[in-house]
Amino acid sequence: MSATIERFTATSDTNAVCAALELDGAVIVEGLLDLDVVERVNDELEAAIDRADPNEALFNPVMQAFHGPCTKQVTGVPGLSRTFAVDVMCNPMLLAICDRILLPSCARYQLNLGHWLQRGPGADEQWLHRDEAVWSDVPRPHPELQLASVIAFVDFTRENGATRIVPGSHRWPDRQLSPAEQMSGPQPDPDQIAYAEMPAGSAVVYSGGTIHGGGANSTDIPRRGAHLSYTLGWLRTEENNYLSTPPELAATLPRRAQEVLGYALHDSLGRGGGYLGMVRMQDPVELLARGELGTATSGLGGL
Ligand SMILES: O=C(O)CCC(=O)C(=O)O
Ligand SMILES: [Fe+2]
Repeated sequence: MSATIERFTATSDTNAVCAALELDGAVIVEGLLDLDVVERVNDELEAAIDRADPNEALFNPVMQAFHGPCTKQVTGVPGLSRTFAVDVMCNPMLLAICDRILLPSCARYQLNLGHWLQRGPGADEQWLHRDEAVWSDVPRPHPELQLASVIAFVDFTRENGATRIVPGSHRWPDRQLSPAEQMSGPQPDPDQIAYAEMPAGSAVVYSGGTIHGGGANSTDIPRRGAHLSYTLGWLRTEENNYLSTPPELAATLPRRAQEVLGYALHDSLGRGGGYLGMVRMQDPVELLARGELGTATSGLGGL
């Protein structure tokens, strides 16, 4: 018997979804995306996925080992697919969950990364991990740093690599240890692992402290998934989203997408803090609106 994850739909009450997320560390939201959104994202990314080489040398071989062989990665997805930026990254249910989980600890949350993970035939199980381990310097215990999801762009089955999740592991005492110490801490038993089997357009949403990993793919169907996560607006993001979706491109997106991408000022003046993310002492999202960002207005050394 494997563990299970509570299931909701896109019209479920956010309070109930968040209550289950807080209790179990993970929920499945079936039908989060309309199938037409799934289709458009698949189409808009087709060329980038075709070009992706699962064996491309990365700056650190650990990054390759982490995802395992046969996995095509496409990063900076909001900069490649407008539908992803607008209808996936700004999905109302995901943002409502972020409001509840992240907003208590920041003035504004932001995209952490939008990463396509296509676990191809032959892919092995990914290492089980906690996503929040990337911020190993933040002292523990700490507030929720991240809200993560893996969204299915084909039906996810146990056989084709559905994400594996350990419900309740966000409450394990070892979460308070450093990431290095956690490696030698308690490891999940096979019957503590749930498989996020779900139809295309659904998502498994989980906390930064929940142990999880991609599954092995023993089928001949590439498992198309998007790892989409959000983090506190004052924390360094995994992907440099300003470079992946530069101002020229961001200017073509709706304001809400620009804000989530991190272009909006993090204004914590009312919380006893200050401003983060200014450009020319202005809010970059306002500069975008006025067409004053993304166009070269000054050169170096008077050029
Ligand atoms: O691909 C998956 O199912 C999980 C990916 C993941 O956990 C990660 O990249 O951090
Ligand atoms: Fe992960």
